[in-house]
Amino acid sequence: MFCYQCQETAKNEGCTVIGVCGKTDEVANLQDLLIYLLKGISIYGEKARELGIYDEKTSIFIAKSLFSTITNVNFDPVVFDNLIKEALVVRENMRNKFLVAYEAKYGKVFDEELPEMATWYSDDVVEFRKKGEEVGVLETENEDIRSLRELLTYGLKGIAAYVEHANVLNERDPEIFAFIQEGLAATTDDSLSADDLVAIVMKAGSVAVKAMALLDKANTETYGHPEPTKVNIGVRNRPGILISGHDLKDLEELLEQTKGTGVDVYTHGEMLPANSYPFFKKYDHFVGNYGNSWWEQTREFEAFNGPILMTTNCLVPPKGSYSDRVYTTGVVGFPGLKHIPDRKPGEKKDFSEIIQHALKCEPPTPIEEGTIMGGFARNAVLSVADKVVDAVQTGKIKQFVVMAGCEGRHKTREYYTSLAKELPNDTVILTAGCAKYRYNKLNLGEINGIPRVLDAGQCNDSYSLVVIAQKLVEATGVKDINELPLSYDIAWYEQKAVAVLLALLYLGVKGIRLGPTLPAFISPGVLKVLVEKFDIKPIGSVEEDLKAIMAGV
Ligand code: FS2
Ligand code: SF4
Repeated sequence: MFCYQCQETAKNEGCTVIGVCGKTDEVANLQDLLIYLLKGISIYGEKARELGIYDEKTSIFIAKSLFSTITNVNFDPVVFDNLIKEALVVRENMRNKFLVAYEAKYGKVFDEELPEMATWYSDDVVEFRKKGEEVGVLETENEDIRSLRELLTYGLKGIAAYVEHANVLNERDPEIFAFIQEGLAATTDDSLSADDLVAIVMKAGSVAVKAMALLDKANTETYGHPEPTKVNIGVRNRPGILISGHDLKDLEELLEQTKGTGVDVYTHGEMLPANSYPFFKKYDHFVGNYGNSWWEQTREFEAFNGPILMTTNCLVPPKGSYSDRVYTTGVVGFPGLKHIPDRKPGEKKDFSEIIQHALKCEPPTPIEEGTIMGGFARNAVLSVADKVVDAVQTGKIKQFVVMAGCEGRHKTREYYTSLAKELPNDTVILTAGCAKYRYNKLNLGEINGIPRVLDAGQCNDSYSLVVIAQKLVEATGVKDINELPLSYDIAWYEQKAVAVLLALLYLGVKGIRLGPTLPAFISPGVLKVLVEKFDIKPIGSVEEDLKAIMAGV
């Protein structure tokens, strides 16, 4: 195996024996083969699109498959065996559609030579493992081309996750789906130069903005606009179910099915922002949020006492002491854990097994009490835009700092807590994603009734931060986003953060600080381009960065 797609990769170089995340060598190789075949499907998909053929089922399959390879999503080799088998069928269908259309248009049989991912075939799972060893990221020898291909692939994984969430809520955009295939096919094209690939990476940034906007539309049209909310972080004395991940549809169906059963529902990790949607507030057994970000789950799932439902990443390999209480659903999987099957068309998922399980469990052990503020997505912030602009113009707010992104295990992430504590009282932190758990319980106070930590929601709600920044540009009359009193200090971990980063670069944001380390998959040559074009930089010490941020650098 060789995997360096996340921030916690071994020695910031690459996981080669087993993933720091717990991904086995076997699963890593199978994921590589799956990605390889998705590229094969995309080669035909692109060609078919040129002939006017679009197949939504294929697009959804590609998006779900990419999502399943994101860090901490799926650890189950059987799932990947099945996805590889399905990918081969999907590829043959797409190939046949293309061949028929080609012959009809040109009156001859298509006879161009295509790369091996468009032709390789086996129905033997032993072969899958062997082939997976050969088709990983190191197959591309030139380190800058490899770096750009992987940057693009990881950005596409993030985009795929967001479009899959939108898809669950019946929002789909064929242009985004088409770009996912265009991007995957581009990573197989040896004729593309580094400059060509940089251009496609930037296009991925524009598509990431579209994907987040699509999901924002799906979420807000289904569940309303998040509103400022004090979220309870304590517990009640009834059995509970803890729901984590990012899938709001799963939460909706779980809340409906637990109504009147005597079982409470709590959020964990990235599900916290669900507490701020008007739609979910009507459920009086929806108690609040339990615990912190994903990596603290080994301790917190233990203490929760009841069953846990993982709807998406981030799943940490569970300890034996509580693994019988962890259920997966959707794209999530882990060998030995119970999996709740997908909903059939027109039906709902069946969570009855989890509910029956919860009824046999003790109530959660309290680990905290009180409340935290959430719900400052675009609508809520823009509704007090006058107040915000006034605070900026009268000097009450000197600087905004976007500290969005991911959380992680490394001690170096204490930087974000220290920075949040050290920022002067006339600064406001804009956040989204699970990075917020480093400072959202610090009680940093308010400015003119505006909390100093404005939490827009999940990582995908970084879109809200973009809209807020664009409105601030209009309201303050500055020429562009880089003239705002706004600094970016982004924490990354997995591939959705890569998509968000590409979105920010596409929007022209300059001077982003990225930490706690720069991605291992960025080669020195590609880093040079990012520094020259976007002044991207690694985080430094809290003292230095604080000074620079307050000086607007
Ligand atoms: Fe956090 Fe993990 Fe949201 Fe990422 S819960 S690092 O996958 O998606 O942010
Ligand atoms: Fe290593 Fe991250 Fe890949 Fe897991 S996802 S194998 S931790 S680089």
